[in-house]
Amino acid sequence: MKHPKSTMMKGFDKAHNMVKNAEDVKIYSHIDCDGLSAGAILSSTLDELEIDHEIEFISLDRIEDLRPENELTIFSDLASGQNLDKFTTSNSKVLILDHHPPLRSHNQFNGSFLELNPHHYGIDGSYQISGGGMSYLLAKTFGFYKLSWMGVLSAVGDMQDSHNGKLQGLNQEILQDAVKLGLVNSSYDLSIYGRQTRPLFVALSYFGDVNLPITNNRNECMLLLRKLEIPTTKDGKQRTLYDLSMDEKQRIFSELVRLLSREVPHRYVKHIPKLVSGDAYEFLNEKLYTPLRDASEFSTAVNACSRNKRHEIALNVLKGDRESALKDMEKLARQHRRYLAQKMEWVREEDRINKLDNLQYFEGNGIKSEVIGTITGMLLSYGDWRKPIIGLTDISDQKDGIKVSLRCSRLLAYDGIHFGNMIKKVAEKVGGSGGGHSVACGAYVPESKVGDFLQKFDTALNGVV
Ligand SMILES: [Mn+2]
Repeated sequence: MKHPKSTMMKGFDKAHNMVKNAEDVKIYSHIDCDGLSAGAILSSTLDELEIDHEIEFISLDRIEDLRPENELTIFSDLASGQNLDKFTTSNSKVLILDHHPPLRSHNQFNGSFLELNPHHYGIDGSYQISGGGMSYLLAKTFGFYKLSWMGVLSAVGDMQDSHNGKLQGLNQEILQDAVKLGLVNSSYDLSIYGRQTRPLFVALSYFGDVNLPITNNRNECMLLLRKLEIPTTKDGKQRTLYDLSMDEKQRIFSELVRLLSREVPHRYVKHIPKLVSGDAYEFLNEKLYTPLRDASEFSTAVNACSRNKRHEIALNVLKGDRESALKDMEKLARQHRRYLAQKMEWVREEDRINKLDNLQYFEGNGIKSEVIGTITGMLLSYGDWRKPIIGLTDISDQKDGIKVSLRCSRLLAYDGIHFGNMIKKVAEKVGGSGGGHSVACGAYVPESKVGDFLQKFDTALNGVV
């Protein structure tokens, strides 16, 4: 293929025609922020085209049970890695817009089955385009540039900017569509979570990739800000990262680099700037100081809906509801935070984090499997940042097995370790399955094999971390 990208664009022209002529459409999309955004982009597109459709958000393990029931079925942010025999052999039309590594090779379009996946065109779907991005490229063929901001959100939700601190490739082009319309502002910033909503000293205290004196210590954060002569309030109100001048941000940046350089082994030092800075994306039509204004915070809010199985709330907010759906989302986010805090407290009160040679783990008896990853990530800052941390919990519905979630400092990933690939291999060795990102991934493991899994993983990490 000479012009991989332009060939993919021709594929979108075919997808355009499939959608344009459809009268009865079903969308299946993935349950994470990317999948929800992808679903919202497709649903908005079909709304604009006045095409009847239904949308359902599903987990990967449900795909094989699905049957074609509609004239056109669209899969977004999933299905490339799953068996779709029931669909490939039926007359019902199928369109797949996915970015995960594909099982099937590039298909010759026969008029009814079209799989569009960047990997087929030499484009890396792990950081150059998300599921929402693929959905936006379809929307764009109809001229719906105004949906581009969701393409940005989906990429951030999928951590596609974590490679070198900014969106790249097709993601960057989607971002530029959004910037041109004045929907998104992109700027180089400190990469500290809570830009819009967290008081500065609180946001700083969550810095947890490497344990610093300020980590989980608000007093130390206050002292640090005083030392840097950065006021924490203005007109009686707490300042957020968003309120800081460039000069103030620069001072925090230098101080964090200094603190981190003292803390990390030499081989990590070159990665420190990436740990504390990167591009931030601001949604200009959203209210200031709300989670929707910042792409990272928005993605957390969407995930809170998803993890509580209230996909419709996120979908409605994404599609523009800033009244009842937004209220529901805020309420859910509060409940979600409370639940996380309680469970964190539970793990920490008896120091339930166990240490092996190369990794640490805890058993989250009863912690909902949907949030075990979030809690594992939060606990990283209380453990030893040099070792990945693994959370284990029962799977809430169906299957008998244990859900395993792994989180680690981004420094380990910058150093070249891809835990997603690693966990996949180890899980398969004990009869489970797994995968994911380099710093955030997971697996399902048979209950009787958990000890074996931990031991094999620990051994596999010898000399690696
Ligand atoms: Mn995705």
